Amino acid sequence: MCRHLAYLGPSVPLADLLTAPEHSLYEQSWAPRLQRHGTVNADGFGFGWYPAPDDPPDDPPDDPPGGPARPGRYRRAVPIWADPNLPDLLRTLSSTALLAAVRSATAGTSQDESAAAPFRDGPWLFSHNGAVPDWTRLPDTGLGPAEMLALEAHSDSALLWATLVQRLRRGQPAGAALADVVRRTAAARPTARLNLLLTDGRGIAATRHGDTLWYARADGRVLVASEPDRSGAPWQEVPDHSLLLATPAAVHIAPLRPPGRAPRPSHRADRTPTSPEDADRMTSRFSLETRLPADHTAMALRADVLNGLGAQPRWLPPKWFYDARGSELFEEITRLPEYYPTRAEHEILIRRAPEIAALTRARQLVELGSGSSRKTRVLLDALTAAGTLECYAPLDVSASALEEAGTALCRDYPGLRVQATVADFQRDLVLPEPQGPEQHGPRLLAFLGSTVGNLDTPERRAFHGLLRRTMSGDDALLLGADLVKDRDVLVRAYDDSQGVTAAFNKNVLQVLNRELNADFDLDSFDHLAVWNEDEERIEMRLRSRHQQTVKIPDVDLSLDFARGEELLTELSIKFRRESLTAELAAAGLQVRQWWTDQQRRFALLLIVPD
Ligand code: SAH
Ligand code: AVI
Repeated sequence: MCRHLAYLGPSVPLADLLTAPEHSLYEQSWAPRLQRHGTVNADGFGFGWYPAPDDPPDDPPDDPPGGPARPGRYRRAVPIWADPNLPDLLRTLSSTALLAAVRSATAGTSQDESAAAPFRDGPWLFSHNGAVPDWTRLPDTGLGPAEMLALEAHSDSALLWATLVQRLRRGQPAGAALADVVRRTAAARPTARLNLLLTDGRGIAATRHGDTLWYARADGRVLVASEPDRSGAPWQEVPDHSLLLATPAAVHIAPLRPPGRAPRPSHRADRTPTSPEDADRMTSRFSLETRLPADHTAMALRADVLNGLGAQPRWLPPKWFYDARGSELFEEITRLPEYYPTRAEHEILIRRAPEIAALTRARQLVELGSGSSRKTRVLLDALTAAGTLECYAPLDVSASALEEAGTALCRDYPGLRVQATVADFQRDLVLPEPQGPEQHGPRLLAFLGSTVGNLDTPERRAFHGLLRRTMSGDDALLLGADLVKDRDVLVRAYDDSQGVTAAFNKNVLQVLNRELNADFDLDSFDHLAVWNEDEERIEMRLRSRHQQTVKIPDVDLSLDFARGEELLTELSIKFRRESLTAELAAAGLQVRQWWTDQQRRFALLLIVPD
């Protein structure tokens, strides 16, 4: 269902944006890698670009002095690769701003170039990636007969554009107008896919709602696209159901409130920002630093795949579960009736948070593997109530989880700075440098959810040592640890009846397919959760249903899986008080408090350096 792209930055030949990079929009027209619906985008294409700011306006009455310029546009109803004029045009046209799209038409819509994006009105260019079911009967569009008859094309995208133009002409800010169109359309058509992209040549507003969306910002330029090219730009995935507002100076992402959800009480300003400036006010307390090298996914994943999948028995490190989809699936797991650890730890946190705040008096809360930071709110509430907390510093490999959690927390905790870091805590545990007055205050490090149990014994020893060396005398560590218990309870927690854990487990194969061009067939593997009695750990595995060969061309691997052969994807160690306390003591860490939930399923440890 279409791919689109917008760019703002220094003037560049359009070919540098559209055709030159590896896996450019041009290539995405016949070989998209992340597209969730449809296959090729061969039903037309288009691009719009802006004259240089010092070019004389082409049409003075329409272009007020100093006002935004009207873009030029080129659209065709043929596949992008079938237009012989294109290479010359792209080579000779340059611009500081561009919006381009390749189209996969929805059945029953216009097939001519009038339906190819970008749509245009005054300074605005617009594209829609998605589909609205039964769009001809979409209620409450606010469009009268004249506007319906004036639709640029017979298509769902042209209809959405007309409803958006109404709002923009009324002066509604771009972000608010996009959010409004998405919410209203999704309320009437819950399965609609509504990835919208809008620019006026100065800012970009976009929604992710049902398909993929990425952005890259560096060196005074910003790109927003359905999927990343392979130019080496620092691409970041935008979480689903988000509004993105971007300029070359800043990118802000806010969750789109689902239709019908009541706003929260007014002291928690739950609203969608309406412009980059507005988003700035709401989220200037949020920063996100990426410590992973730009080629981290490429290099580290390649190394792990060669190392683990080439070995016998085959294995993979669990951190590769957590792309945007994996992070979403983990959140679903935490809500499953069988998955008790999150609820048990939450119960302890609620009971003990005031004590933790009083004991630590932390000015900075640093959280490793923070994910959605949902349980962390209990700690944030207690530390805020104690009046000590100034900064929350979550660290995770998942940029999408950090973006989503960070923007929501800034909105909900008006006095809090959120300083997020994308990093691998096993590789690079340099805690974020405090940027505020809490520099000399005590820190509380939190490592919740029993993620420590996903490290094997040597990895855990090394990690505890690393933690100890990172902590100063007045720092404390809050560690969540799942405990040994009845086998059936454990197995059910990792093999739930709805198959969510199975989907989470298989997601790692999807990551390999996407990142390394592997051809894993997810249906050819079964999810397994096995209790290893001797090692006291759950082992998640994927078992090959039949004899098969899997190719991973990017690392030159061809893997023969025998029928029944297993691939180990995760260890989840379950702990006992005595051995865990001893293990921590060996690293110079002393357990001050050991709290459990009422049913003694899970422990929360407050730890200080020796
Ligand atoms: N702490 C949250 C999330 C647990 S899920 C909770 O208790 O619910 C595990 C989290 O750790 C995920 O968000 C994952 O992205 C992150 N993670 C896993 N391995 C990591 C690594 N090596 N470095 C940084 N983050 C990691
Ligand atoms: C993040 N980690 C502690 C979870 C666990 O329980 O080991 C990951 C998980 N795997 C399957 N379900 C949940």
